[in-house]
Amino acid sequence: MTKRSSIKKAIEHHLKFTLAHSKDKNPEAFWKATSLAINDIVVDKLTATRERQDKPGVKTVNYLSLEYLMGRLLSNNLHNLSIYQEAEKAVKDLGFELTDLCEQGADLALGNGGLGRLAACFLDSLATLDYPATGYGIHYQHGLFKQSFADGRQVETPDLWREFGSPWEVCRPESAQLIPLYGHIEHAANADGSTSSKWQPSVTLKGVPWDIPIVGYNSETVNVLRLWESRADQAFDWDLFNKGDFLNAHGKNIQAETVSKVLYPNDEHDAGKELRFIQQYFFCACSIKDIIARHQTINGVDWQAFAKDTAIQLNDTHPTIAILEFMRVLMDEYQFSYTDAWTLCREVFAYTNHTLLPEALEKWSLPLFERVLPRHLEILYIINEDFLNNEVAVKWPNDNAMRAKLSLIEEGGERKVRMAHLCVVAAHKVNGVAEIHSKLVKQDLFPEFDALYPGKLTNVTNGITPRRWLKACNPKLSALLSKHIKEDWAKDLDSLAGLEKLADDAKLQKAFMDIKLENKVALAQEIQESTGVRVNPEAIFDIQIKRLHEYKRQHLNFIHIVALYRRLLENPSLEMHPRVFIFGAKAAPGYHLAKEIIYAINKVADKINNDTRIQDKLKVVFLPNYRVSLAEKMIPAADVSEQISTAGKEASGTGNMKLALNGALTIGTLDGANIEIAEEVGDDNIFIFGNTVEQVKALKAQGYNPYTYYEQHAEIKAVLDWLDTDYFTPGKPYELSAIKHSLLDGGDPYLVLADYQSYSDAHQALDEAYRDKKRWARMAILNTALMGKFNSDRSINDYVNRIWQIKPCVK
Ligand code: 26Q
Repeated sequence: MTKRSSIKKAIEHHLKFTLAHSKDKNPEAFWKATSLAINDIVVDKLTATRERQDKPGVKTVNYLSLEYLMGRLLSNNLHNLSIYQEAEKAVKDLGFELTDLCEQGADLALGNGGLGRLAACFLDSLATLDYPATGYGIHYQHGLFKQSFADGRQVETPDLWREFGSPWEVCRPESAQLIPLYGHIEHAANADGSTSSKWQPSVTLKGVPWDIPIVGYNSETVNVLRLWESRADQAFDWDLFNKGDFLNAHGKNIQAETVSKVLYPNDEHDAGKELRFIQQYFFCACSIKDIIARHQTINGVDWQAFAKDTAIQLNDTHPTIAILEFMRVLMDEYQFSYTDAWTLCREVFAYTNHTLLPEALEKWSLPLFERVLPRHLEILYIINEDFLNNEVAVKWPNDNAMRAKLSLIEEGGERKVRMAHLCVVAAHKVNGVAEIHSKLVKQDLFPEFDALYPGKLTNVTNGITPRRWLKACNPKLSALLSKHIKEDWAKDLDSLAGLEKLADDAKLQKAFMDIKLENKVALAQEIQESTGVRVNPEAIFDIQIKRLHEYKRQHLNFIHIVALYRRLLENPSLEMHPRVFIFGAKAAPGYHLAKEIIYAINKVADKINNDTRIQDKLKVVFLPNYRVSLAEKMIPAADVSEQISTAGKEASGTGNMKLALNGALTIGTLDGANIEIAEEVGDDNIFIFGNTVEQVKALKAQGYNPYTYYEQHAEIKAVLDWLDTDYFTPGKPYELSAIKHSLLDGGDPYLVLADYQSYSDAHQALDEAYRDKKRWARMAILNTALMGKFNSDRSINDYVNRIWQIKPCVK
């Protein structure tokens, strides 16, 4: 049987027997049946992979992350199995278009932004490179909220991603774990005079795993993403629970299911909530037990082999508690001495830092810690004593200031546990996510740790999977690339450099820019459907897509748009190529200024888009509900990529890589991975502006005063004052004043005004470059050609060589 007919048969089978659907043409049912048919192939490979990997001596990396932004799986799995075309025909035989079906499923949005999407790209690369790997996380009932706008303001509604079923996942109740919480410690004297601690927990949760297959591209491997759902344990004692601290703290009857109910929608901001702490512990404890159980199934109780076979990577500090849980299990359940447990722990764990922002560095209040996990706190004290006395005091004798600075516990005010310090002390490697970020981690965040542990702090520059972010999302460009590049560029992205010599070729330029235009036509259609705004596909599509944050400076983009509008009103014949500014961004529900920025952009967009005086030279669009599947439509259609964070604030960025790979030119600061992108594409093929990290530091040191820019720069003043009027919000002056207020009275913490003129100049240069069609086409082609470094396969191989020391596992 051909692939085509066997897929067709399997779809019909699932439609009839699994879903009990007759021959009606219900698209949801058809999507599900198709996914189930493809999943049959996936499951076969999954089983074979397990058999290969579950052997002594096969080292596995366990990736612990509170977030996975997977997006949709059908199209991705078809591409990675290289059966997209066959499936397309099979589906057509049954009267459907595969592209329509691929649009059916909900996004798996179990993450906030960059960190969660990075985890998803890494899982793709691990399976593609045949590395044994398991992802661990939480099976949130609700992923990141859905965003809509009401009168320009963000409205959040719950994400119901499993509403129409979830054909890829398998529940495995046989691998459930029981997780104790709260309670107290009983101390007892041992015969030898020492004391022992016994934790008497008062609550037990049950963690039930759901497995999602991770299909490698053109590889033998299907790994597993294992997500834990919390349920009430059978032995769940409501009486005890009702007496427990949780109830006292919250004053309401909380069910066990609450723990995996919802993803916390804040990123880069530590809210310090008890439920978040329990989420972290719940999934870490389930995962540690699962890792140990799997190791013992394969090896028996052989702790010698454990470190040889196991690597655990912590995706930021969110899973830090796994370190203490591992220590607790070794000491309390396997009678390890503290020293032996600590030695093993340090061989196994490694930690990735994703941020330097102080407000994102996790610290948990000591009383909360003690109430929820009393035994873990005891172990933390032991580790801290050992660390301060045997490491800090040896390197810096009699230095109390240094002890206080490095201690795992912050004193003065409310005592808090510093999760990042615990990670750095426990991990054998700590990595930042772009060269400059890793340098700043060493220089500014952890200089003392760098001195104490030379070589521990390192860099692994982020990457993105070229399967989802080029091959699947941009099929036309992919076909063009395959015409010119003989290698499988979706695996070997460096091979795209073969296009470099063709960058001036008129035929290639035309083909490349024609595809860009077709992608823009498709996005224009999407824009009209979701916002009602008509945009001209011949205009420059200038895109900023990322979470809404002051440090990412959507408000710098905004102020420049208002300035352009003003210039056009003053001089309607102003020479500029028509431009469409397109935004996609969710704001954390509690982040007031971020929401005000969204509102301001929407209000200004409304005015500009309906102003006939400017002859369609300027349009502004804010697409609602930015998510992976929307990114897949926006990125192939971008001419310009806005990467404009204050230098030193964006750890890496990964959207910058996706956009450049799809032929967008970056306007950006020397921040995060922008610096490495500029190195790869060359200074002539990127628009760099703004203060550097050193200049930002110097400006702040000399006492930065935004008022001087306001008073001395006529355009800045005019734009900010305009926001106080009712021009954009008729009858309601001051509705848009929050931005002005934050930039002037608020001190402009992210130096928007200091970078404004340089940003405006870069836009001017960009506009001129676009008007030279050949020059622009050449630059766009070179961006696509020279992104090889940012393949997440390269990132994964860096982790393997610098940190994990694992090997591919193939037949
Ligand atoms: C912390 C405590 C309590 C609640 C939430 C959080 C929290 C949640 C998510 C803190 C941070 C995050 C997410 C951070 C993140 O996405 N960072 C981004 O990581 C990317 C991958 O490395 C980088 O490219 C981005 O530069 C970085 O901002």
